[in-house]
Amino acid sequence: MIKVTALPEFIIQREEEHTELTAPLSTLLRDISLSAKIVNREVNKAGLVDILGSAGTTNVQGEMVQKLDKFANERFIAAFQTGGECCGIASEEYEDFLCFEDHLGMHPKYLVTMDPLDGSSNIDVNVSVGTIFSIYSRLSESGLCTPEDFLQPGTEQVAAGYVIYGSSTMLVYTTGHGVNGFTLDPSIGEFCLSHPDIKIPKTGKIYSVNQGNYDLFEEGVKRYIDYCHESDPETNRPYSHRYIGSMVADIHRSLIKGGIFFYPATKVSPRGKLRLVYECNPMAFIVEQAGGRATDGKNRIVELKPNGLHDRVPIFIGSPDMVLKAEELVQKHKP
Ligand code: AHM
Ligand code: MG
Repeated sequence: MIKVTALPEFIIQREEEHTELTAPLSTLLRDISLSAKIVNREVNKAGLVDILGSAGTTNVQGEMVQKLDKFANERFIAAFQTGGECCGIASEEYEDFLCFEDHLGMHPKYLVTMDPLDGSSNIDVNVSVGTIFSIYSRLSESGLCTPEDFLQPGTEQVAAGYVIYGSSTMLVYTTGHGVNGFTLDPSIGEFCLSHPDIKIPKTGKIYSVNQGNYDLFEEGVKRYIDYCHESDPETNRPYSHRYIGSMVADIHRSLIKGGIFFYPATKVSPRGKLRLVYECNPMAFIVEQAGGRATDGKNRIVELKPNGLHDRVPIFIGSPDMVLKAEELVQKHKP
């Protein structure tokens, strides 16, 4: 008989193995997984808009139908607010961070940064989307949390993860002791350990970038893309190009199969598009924990000090050998 390990059981085992993991952190992770199941249910219904009503309309129960990114945001926030383990949250959906009252007197020491539904423009066409999160310990002693609590470099993350709502729904997370992936079994409603101790291949055959921006990239990035196109059987080139346009899905594929995903600076967006605090840092922590690499073309993503919650950063992330090659060409052809 195959032993199935469900996420709550796995989290308890982890706590016993790594005593620095605390019960509140485990509770937070369980809150996230529960909210993810609810978001998953709604994402799966997205194709039924003609029957259930589209965002902004009223459904048959007379309820206002929400956009899914707003729904996901509210769902996660409600879980953190009532759980009592989290003192505040920064979300892609809000300009500023949100502090929670310590209504249960639990003196919560953790805070969460998150993108509740990344790639949500893909939902209408049935393409994978994702939730991305990081958990930090607060720096302030007590009372309301402060901007400094949220502007810590990624090296301070105590946990990070993502949920991919795709052909199946998966939750992948790290607490700094490797990366584990859980697939939602809808028949029992549990995330079950399906990808233990994920290790990213050292190199791969797939590069992932919005190549429509080619003309807008700096010289080094163009040279790397040209390198990916060249024929060289020894290094398995030309590489294949895959771009979903949903960061979680593109990076998840790289994590499992090997590959590189990059969203570099362009002439019109000199800092790239993706956000350091709640998109790049969590993905970088996960990929590094799996043996991969994540940089802005030079510096480790997780060592960058954010100045604002919504700072953007160029990112090169994935199999270490591929990221190193991209960095080499970017640095060599620096303007
Ligand atoms: P979003 O936070 O508005 O959803 O944007 C982030 C998404 C990423 O998932 C993806 O990698 C990127 O935008 C794609 O951008 P582009 O369409 O410019 O290639
Ligand atoms: Mg996003």
